[in-house]
Amino acid sequence: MNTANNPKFGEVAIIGRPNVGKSTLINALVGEKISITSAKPHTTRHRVLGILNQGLNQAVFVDTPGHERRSNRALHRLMARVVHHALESCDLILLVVEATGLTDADHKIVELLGERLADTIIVVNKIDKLKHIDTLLPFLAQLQTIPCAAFVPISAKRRISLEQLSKAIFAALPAGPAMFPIEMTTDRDLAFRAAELIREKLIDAMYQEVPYGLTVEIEHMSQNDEGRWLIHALIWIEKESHKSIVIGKQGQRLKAVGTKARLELVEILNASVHLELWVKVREHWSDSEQELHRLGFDSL
Ligand SMILES: Nc1nc2c(ncn2[C@@H]2O[C@H](COP(=O)(O)OP(=O)(O)OP(=O)(O)O)[C@@H](O)[C@H]2O)c(=O)[nH]1
Ligand SMILES: [Mg+2]
Repeated sequence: MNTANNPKFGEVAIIGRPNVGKSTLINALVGEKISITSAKPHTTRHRVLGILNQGLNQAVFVDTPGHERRSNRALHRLMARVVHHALESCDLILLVVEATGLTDADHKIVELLGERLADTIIVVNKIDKLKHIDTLLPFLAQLQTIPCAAFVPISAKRRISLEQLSKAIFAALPAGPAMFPIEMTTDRDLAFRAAELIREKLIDAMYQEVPYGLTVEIEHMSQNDEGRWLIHALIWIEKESHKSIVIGKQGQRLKAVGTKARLELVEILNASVHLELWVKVREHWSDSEQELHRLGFDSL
């Protein structure tokens, strides 16, 4: 632990291929759901900050979209820019991989990091999925050949060894004063969190069928005199034919999504919530820089 005169501060980028558990990890470290998660790859599209205070020490985690070379759509280019920007500006990198071993995609990221491996902690996630923990040993031996700062096996979902990880993180951060108020846990506002939460429930409800160009925009969000929140959300899709998938038979799917999202919003806002969801079509929004900007996507 640091003395009061020598606090630590730094930005920590969380990177890794899609679906390895980056967002689950940022939520577990911060102790609050600040970034949505799902069993489907490419869930995170934005840069999301999560702030962890330990005494006077402060770590600012940056959740990033899964790193992958994919199609050339504007949305993918923007997601890749988010990862590169996070790498440029951070003091420390958490490279998340799965405990079952490195894939080609993981190796590509290790290559991309190059000299920055010295500032990288490899987080070996999902150890709870291993039938025999001994199977981890050859993998850890393999990681020893990578010139990284440290590697820490954990389970973000089951909260195993998170303390060891946060110790390793704070040990690696430079000295400096905290930059964010101690009560702040994320940089994102309530509208962003509401939109993301609705998107999470949509992904869960549709899983295999989820149309690629699906996004959520909060058109209106306000609190009335009785403290009740009124939220109007637009669900954007790219094709008219996707409407029936989102809405479901007799509107059942959309209704279930609305109920689940509303219940979680009640918890976050600690107030009653009236939520209205509207499905709308805007063709090719995910390949238009202008539309992305309008929908609140940014590359930083
Ligand atoms: N068993 C197990 N599952 C985990 C663990 N951590 C994450 N998961 C699951 O892995 C899936 C992906 O988790 P996310 O946190 O959304 O992964 P991500 O890396 O942020 O994914 P993208 O944003 O799409 O790049 C979800 O179903 C999580 O519940 C873990 O420690 N153990
Ligand atoms: Mg994510």
